[in-house]
Amino acid sequence: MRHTTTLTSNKHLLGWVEEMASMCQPDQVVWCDGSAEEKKSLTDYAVSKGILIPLNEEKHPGSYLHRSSPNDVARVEHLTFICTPTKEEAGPTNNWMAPADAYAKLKGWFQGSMKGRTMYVVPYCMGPLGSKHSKVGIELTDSVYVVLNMGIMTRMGKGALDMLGATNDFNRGLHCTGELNPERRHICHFPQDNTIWSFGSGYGGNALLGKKCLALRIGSFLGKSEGWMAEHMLILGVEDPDGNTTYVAAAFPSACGKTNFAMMVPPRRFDGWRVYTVGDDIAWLRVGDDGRLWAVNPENGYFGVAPGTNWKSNPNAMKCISRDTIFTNVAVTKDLQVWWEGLDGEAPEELTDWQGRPWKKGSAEKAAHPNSRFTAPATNNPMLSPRVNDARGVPISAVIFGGRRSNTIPLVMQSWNWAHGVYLGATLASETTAAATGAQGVVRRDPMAMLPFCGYNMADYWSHWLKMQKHVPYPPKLFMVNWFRKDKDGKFLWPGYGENMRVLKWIVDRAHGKVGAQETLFGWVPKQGHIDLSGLSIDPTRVDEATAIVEAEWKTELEAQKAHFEQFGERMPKTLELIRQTLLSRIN
Ligand code: OXD
Ligand code: MN
Repeated sequence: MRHTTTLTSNKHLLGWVEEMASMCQPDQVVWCDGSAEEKKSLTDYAVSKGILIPLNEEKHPGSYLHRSSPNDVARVEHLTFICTPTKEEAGPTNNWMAPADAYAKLKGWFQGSMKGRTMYVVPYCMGPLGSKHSKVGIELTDSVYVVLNMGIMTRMGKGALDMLGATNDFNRGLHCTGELNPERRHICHFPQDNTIWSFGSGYGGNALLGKKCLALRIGSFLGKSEGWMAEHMLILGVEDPDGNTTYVAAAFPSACGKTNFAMMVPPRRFDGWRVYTVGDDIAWLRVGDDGRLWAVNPENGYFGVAPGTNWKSNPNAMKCISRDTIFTNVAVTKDLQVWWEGLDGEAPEELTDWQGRPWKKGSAEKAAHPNSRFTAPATNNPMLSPRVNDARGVPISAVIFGGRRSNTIPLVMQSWNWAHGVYLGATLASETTAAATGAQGVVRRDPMAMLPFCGYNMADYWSHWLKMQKHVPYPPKLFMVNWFRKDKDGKFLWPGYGENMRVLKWIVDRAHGKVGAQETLFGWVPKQGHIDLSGLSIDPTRVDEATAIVEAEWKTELEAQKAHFEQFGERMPKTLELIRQTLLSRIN
């Protein structure tokens, strides 16, 4: 088997690569250094093989289209496993396999799986290079698409190897595209071994192992052992006209407008205000020397949902994808410009759809896949926070939990204290979307938006959240938001997008103790007039309706939460169930 230069003398790494290569039997092993020349030659190769299609060079410089297999377009939660020694450690919300069984089953699949192919060794770092809080991972993959995406999404290449030095402290990720047969597709996490094995999918969340697999599932496990938190949260900085910046982290389930919120452009009324993006998906939170909670974005790019992205919903994202972007499963025009449902303007008369088939305007089928994506470098973002590479991260003043709910949950609500905020996060629910396979539009509990991403028992994860309070003398204030509440005719009550700045302003002001609130049975909500509606043509009664607490709806909600908590049995933190009962007794 041919190796290109190995780039390292780390014997732990060399030994492991050798072992994996002798199992997968690739024709050659190529070590990736992350250089511009390497990117060019891998891109040329991908183009020559039809893996990437060059887009219109004038409109989309340096950008490419990738079409995945139609059976491989989203994360597959039912095929994602947490392989802890016991089932209880994984908990009732994760699929579990015994480590020995998972290794044995996947060894059978990996054996000889890279014959005739190349194994790329992809060193990468999650978090700023050189920071003691960052984590090094090595992904072995036979997919050049994965290598190129990892090059955008992480600090990939030699810098990560330099950070690793001679140590054994790296995540061992093994990925093989296989035959893309859903019957032979598994994403297995071995938290105790800091190892991820992924077989049979090339889709982002299943195959770019730094993102959901390492930064969230393995990360949350490491966080519990090491006293920090890995969260499915965007991080943004709000700068007021005096130049003071307040940092906020926010958890939303997939496809709830998280990237839009992270890149929000304040409306005209907020002249002089700016929102900076630190991250759009993942936050690693640690206690700083000053007793506050500090957040780092471990990623280096955006893997965003394309449909619905346009110059109104997210102008900064449009700028992010203006060059050097990989689009996956979008539609294209005749002259190779990208298109998706919800892009500005009318649909063109004719397109090539995400599967490469001719598409005509008015067709019942969508031209772009609803979970089509863009992979864009963070440095394309004109509002990228100047603090993204700061090893300490940014100090967080408010944490937000948001879901997509047509009823019950008010536009915004502040918790009374940390434990109540943890309860709000633990009971977070959202109506499902296309980001994961399965039925859409069903309300599912998605605690802290971590349901598919928590690498251990969710009840233990809540205990960890509750315990963190002791270690954070100056904690952020905790909030819940819902941009998606509807009126009785099914129309959204709140305009959303950039107008969410008005809600964010209330949150920031609350965090600094600068504005009042109304106490309700379930938390603090803004009083009439607290949310600045100037310059917005909206009937204020709609905002009242959006922030209203309807007791009958809450009764149903609180009762539904009972079964959610009960599934965790003895491991369930008593504090959270006690809060639920207390709230319910207030109605009864
Ligand atoms: C994502 C997701 O891709 O949450 O970020 O599904
Ligand atoms: Mn996400």
